[in-house]
Amino acid sequence: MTMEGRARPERAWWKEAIVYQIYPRSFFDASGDGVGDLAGVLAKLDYLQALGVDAVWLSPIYRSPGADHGYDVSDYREIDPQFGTMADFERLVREADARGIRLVLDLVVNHTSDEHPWFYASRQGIVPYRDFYIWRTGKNGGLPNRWRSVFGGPAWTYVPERNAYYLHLFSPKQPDLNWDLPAVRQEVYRLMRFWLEKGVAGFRMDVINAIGKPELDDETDAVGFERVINHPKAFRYLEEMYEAVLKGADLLTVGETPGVTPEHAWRYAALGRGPLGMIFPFEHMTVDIGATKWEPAPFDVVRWKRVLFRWQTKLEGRAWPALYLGNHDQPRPVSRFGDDGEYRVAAAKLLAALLLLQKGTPFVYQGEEIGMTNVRFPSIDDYRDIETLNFYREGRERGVAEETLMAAIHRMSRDNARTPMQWSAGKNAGFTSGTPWIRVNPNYREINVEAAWADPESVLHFYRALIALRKRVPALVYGRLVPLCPDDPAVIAFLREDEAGPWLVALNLSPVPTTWPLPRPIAGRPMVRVLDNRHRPPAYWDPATPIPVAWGDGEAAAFAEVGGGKAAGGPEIGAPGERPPERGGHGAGPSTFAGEGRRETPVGAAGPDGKQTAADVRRGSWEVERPEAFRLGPYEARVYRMAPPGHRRRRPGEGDG
Ligand code: TEU
Repeated sequence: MTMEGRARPERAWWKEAIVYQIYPRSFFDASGDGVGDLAGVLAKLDYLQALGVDAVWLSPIYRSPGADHGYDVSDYREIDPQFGTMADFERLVREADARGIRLVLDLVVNHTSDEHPWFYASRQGIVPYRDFYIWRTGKNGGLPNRWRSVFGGPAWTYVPERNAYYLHLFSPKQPDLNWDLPAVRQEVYRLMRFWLEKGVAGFRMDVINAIGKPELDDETDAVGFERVINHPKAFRYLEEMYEAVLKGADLLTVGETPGVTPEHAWRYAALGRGPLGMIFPFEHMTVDIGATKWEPAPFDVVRWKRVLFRWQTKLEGRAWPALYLGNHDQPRPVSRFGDDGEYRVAAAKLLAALLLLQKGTPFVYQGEEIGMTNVRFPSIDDYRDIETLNFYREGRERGVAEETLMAAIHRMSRDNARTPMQWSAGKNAGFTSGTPWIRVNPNYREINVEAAWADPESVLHFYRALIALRKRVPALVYGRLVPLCPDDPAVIAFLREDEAGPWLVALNLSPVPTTWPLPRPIAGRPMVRVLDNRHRPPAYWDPATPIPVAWGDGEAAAFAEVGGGKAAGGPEIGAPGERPPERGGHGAGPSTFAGEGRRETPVGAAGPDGKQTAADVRRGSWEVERPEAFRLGPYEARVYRMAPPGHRRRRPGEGDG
């Protein structure tokens, strides 16, 4: 279906991409001032290339007073000096491009900083900025309405010069822009073009479903944000943005849209029509919270699965999913959905499989690839996030006990995701030679990139194997997802299938072993295990490492897919055991599906005892299994390739070609 000039081809780079989110303040500090910067990202590009990243989403890097750590922009066309200069940015675009990595910026245009020149002019009533923001006179000597800010307190602040209040769905230092004013929208389109001309490959759009405001004479005592989202105007303005900036530009665009349903996704990100390429759902991020994010609710695997799979099945053929389990606003996934104690490594690998093998574009948040955990700083003085500090202050004012507040903060604070990236066991986890802007998680001596790189069985190499597998197997990108065992209290399992046959993913999201009886029709079908989180993963990032196939009864069968992957002519990048790659590494060729134009060649059989050894694994030869059930250990994850449907049982001696 096309609508005038809106047809989009089925395949797109951003559907096949692995996106890595960087929170620049906490990624790597090259200048030694304790705050991460663009030179720090530059220094880690080879690491990201070796991980298999295709695009980097940078959280805001624009000039900002930092009230909400960059999500309060005071100049959209300037790099904040803490992060570097425009020249640093342009160099980063070039160097990333040389490694096949594209840069995606954070577009924060629902609101600006109150220190943006537009707002200064608006406060003074200077035209045309007078109406760039949302001003209302008070009612009965009070606020225009009873809306509350997401960060606590009223959503309105009074300005004597205007004898009026301005709306801020977030902090008073983040006044909402008035998108009803065409001049505001044109300003936004101009600044988007400014960055696209600098080689930016797309935008993550901050709270973009809040830009269309309804009538404000709403008497509801509510979080204002919840009262404005998904207004018809939001869709209209995004359509206009599409026509004005995005159409035909082959960009990655993903809207951050709290409070949406799959049906909203059909409209915001309709396949082939847009206006956006994807949206971030939030429903799967609410299954373990009560009325507010600070009130816990029991985490229920069945409920979580239902939400994940409803989105997968409802978006099939209608919209392209954006996948994430963590980001700079959410607690660390292994602590929240897994286990950050005894089973941390297994659980982090399992969550990696869940993130990277569902249908959609995966967004990996910095540190997830090494299984970084939540932090439990003892004092509120160690925290920096405005939302967390406001929650604590308001709680104390209401007489809530310190330990109650700190327990909630340990569980859900955004700072859990914002502690510095853990590069080594050295000082400050190798993040900075200065004093970090926020303390490092004390577990950095155990959990860090250097240690993970040296350990072939680390979470990091499991991510690399999964990412490489996804790049080499079309079914793991475009294949339909078929949910299995919806009611199993521990096992999350699904098929990914395309014309080349199904893949089976089975995950035991619990600390106790469990037996999962395979449902008909997959029970007893020939399948071969391609990856699990119990063994050292095959080096699928190396195209010479075969991916097993499951047909050919009774024989250990492995067929290789060759081609693509390795940097053209470059040495193998980042074999386990070596030091993590540092700057000055090798550019990666453009990534299309490795093995396109592939040919099949048989390799090695099972070991003398028929049991598979790590060596066999590396050589990619696994036993063909016909399981009726899986006995899965704590947080065990397995990925199987199944024989294609209609696979006919081969009679002994029938052609082995
Ligand atoms: O987040 C919007 C949003 O969903 C968050 O406010 C979320 O509800 C909250 O953080 C959960 O704890 C975006 C940005 O991702 C966030 O960092 C900004 O603070 C916010 O918008 C305002 O720009």
